[in-house]
Amino acid sequence: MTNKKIRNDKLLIRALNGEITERVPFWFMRQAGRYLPEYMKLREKAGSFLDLAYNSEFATEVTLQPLKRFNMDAAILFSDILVIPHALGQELAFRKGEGPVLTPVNNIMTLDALSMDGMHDHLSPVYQTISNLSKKLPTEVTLIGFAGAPWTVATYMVGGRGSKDQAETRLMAYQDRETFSKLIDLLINSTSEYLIKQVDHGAEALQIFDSWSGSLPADEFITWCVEPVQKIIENIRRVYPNIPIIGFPKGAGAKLKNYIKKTKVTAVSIDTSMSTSWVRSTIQPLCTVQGNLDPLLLVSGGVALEKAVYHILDHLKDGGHVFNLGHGIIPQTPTENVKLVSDIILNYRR
Ligand code: 1CP
Repeated sequence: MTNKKIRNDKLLIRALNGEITERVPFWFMRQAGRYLPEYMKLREKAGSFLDLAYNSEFATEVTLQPLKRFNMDAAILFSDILVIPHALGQELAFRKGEGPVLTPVNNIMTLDALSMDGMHDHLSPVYQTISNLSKKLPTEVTLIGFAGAPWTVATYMVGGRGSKDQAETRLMAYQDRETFSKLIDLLINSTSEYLIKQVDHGAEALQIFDSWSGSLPADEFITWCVEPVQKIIENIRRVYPNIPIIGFPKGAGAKLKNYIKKTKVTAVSIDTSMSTSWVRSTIQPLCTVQGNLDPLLLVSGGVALEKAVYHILDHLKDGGHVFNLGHGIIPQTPTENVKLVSDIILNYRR
């Protein structure tokens, strides 16, 4: 595998690497999606969400849609964290109004039926989307690749669907530790290869989403969230030592400090619950932070929204900062509010 040079002069990459940039770069988690009428149109045309995600031509267009309206500093590959279990052989469907549905992998028999053999063939449309994007994106825009962290992906694999408390998966981790470890190891290996391939094809930064890391007790958080992500990052850095990697252990709270030290992420995404003054004093000295506007403020709009945006910009201006939300954009979000926030950030000077 060739060790390609990663461009490091783009605004977002400089900010991720700790530079206090002249302007704060920004993008929004789930910036391509149902709040955009042009997304709904293409999704309709594709049929299902998975048909959209696995159609490179459509996925390329969907990735570019938000940039045409709002001039973000990054495009995030349009795909989903659940393409990994799918590529390993687990059945997956997205049903209307129900979210993802998978045939549960919750014992050694169902786990042993999975394999990495056909994985990259299955994922080739995703790699094609990245190649397309790296040719089409404006030169100043950064292309972000992503994957789910092993714990979060495992919660869907074991439970067979999304859940509020991830109870089934926590139970499996307690009751059948050996099988659960084997599942996590499979996810560490497949996710490492997947992310390396994304960089091979043109991803310039990576984000690892651990959306459900907040449901684990402290010791289990180390075992199932910190250590697996640490191993993935070691594997990636062996091939790409300089690729910026953003970790997002949502709900980690005060455990975030140790997460940063152990995993050696380049930057962390911070969720809505974290106060900017705590982030400024405790997290920003360790690495660049990304966040953390409440997605509901983007739905609400008005004075409350403007105030919150300036509050975040003012509080985090003296350290590495990438403006983002504390979680993904909500489908009901008015596009005018996204435009308003984008314009404030584009005009703000530190
Ligand atoms: O059109 C539709 O109805 C499908 C909605 C949708 C979209 C737009 C899903 C189903 N996935 C996606 C795309 C997606 N998913 C991206 C694209 C890039 C972007 O613009 O940001 C990303 C980064 C994801 C990541 C993802 N998928 C996460 C991690 C981030 C997070 O939101 O916490 C998770 C947990 C998923 C699972 C998933 N996929 C889709 C849904 C509805 C869900 C969540 C289900 C649940 O709440 O448990």
